[in-house]
Amino acid sequence: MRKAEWMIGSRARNMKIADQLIEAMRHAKRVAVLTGAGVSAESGVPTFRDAQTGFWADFKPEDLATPQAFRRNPKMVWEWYAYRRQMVANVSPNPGHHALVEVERRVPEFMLITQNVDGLHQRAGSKRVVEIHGNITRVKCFDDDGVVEKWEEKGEVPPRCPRCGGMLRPDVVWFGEELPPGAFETSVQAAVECDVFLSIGTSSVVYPAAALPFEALKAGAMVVEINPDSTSLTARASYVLRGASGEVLPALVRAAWPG
Ligand code: BJW
Repeated sequence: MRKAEWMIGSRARNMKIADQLIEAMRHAKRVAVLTGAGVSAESGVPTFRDAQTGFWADFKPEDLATPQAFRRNPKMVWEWYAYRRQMVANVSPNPGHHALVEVERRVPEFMLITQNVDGLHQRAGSKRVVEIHGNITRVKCFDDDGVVEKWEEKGEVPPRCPRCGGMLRPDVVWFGEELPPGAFETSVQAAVECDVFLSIGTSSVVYPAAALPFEALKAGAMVVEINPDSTSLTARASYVLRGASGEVLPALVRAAWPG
C-alpha cells in the first residue's frame, strides 16, 4: 500500500486517517470538492464506467450522450433520459452526500463542483454547488437552447418546445458540448484558491473536469482522492482514501470535527 493510501472499509468508524489530513480539513479556510457518479452509487444510481454495473457496460456513450446520437435517434435518447429521470426521482441522498453538507457548514469557503446530473447534493442540503454537466431534471430546447419549465410526456416523443416547436432534450452536457457558461471558470477558480481539494467518486477520465485536481495541485493545494479504485489522479494525490464515499466521507468528518 502506498504511504499516503488508507483503506477505509466497512469498519470505517474505527479506521485511522492521516493526522495531517485531519488537521488540514479542520483548519482549512477553503475547500473545493469535485464529485462524480461514484458518490451517488450508494443511492442506487449506476455509475458510467464501472465494469459490470455502469451505464456504459450496456450502452455506448456515442449512441446516447452526444448531439449526433440525439439527431439520429431522438426518441431512444429521450426515453433513456426519461427512464433515468424517473430513477433519480425515486432515490435519496446517501451518507456521503450528507457528510459534504457537514463539511460545507464547517469551512469558511466551500465549493462543490459536481459532474452529477441527479441533483442529490442539493437535495441533501448542499448550497454552493456548480453542476458542470447540467441537471437531468431540467429540459431544454434542442434548437433554441432555452430551458423549458413545463412539458407534456403524452403524445409526440420527444415532446416539442412550446416556443419554437424544436425537439426537447435533457439539460445535460453531452460529449463535444461546451459546459454551462461560467461553470468551468468558477470551478478553476475554486480549485486554484483552495487549501484542500477532494476528488470523490470520479474515474478522472472526462475533461475538462479531470483537469481540476491537477490545477489544484499546481496551485499548492492538498489533493485527496476518495475512491475504491485507482485513477489517473491516484499517483499524484497527496492522500488517497480507498473506499466507498458513503463510508469514507462520514469517517473523515467525524475525524476532523469530533462530536
Ligand atoms: C465510487 C463508488 C463509491 C464507484 N464511492 N466512489 C481533453 C482530452 C481528451 C478529451 C477531451 C479533452 N477535452 C475535451 C475532451 C472531449 C470529452 C472527453 O473528456 N472525452 C474523454 C472521455 C476522452 N469532453 C467533452 O466533450 C466535454 N466538453 C468539452 O470539453 O467542451 C469543450 C469543447 C466543446 C466542443 C469542441 C471542443 C471542446 C463534455 C463532457 C460531457 C460529459 N458528459 C457525461 C454525460 C452527462 C449526461 C448524462 O448523465 O448522461 O457526463 S459522460 C459521463 O462521464 C457523465 C459524467 O459526469 C462523466 C464523468 O464520469 P464519472 O462521474 O467520473 O463516472 P465514472 O463512471 O467514469 O466513474 C465512477 C467512479 O466512481 C469510478 O472511479 C469508481 O471507482 C468510483 N466509485 N462506486 C466512491 N461507492
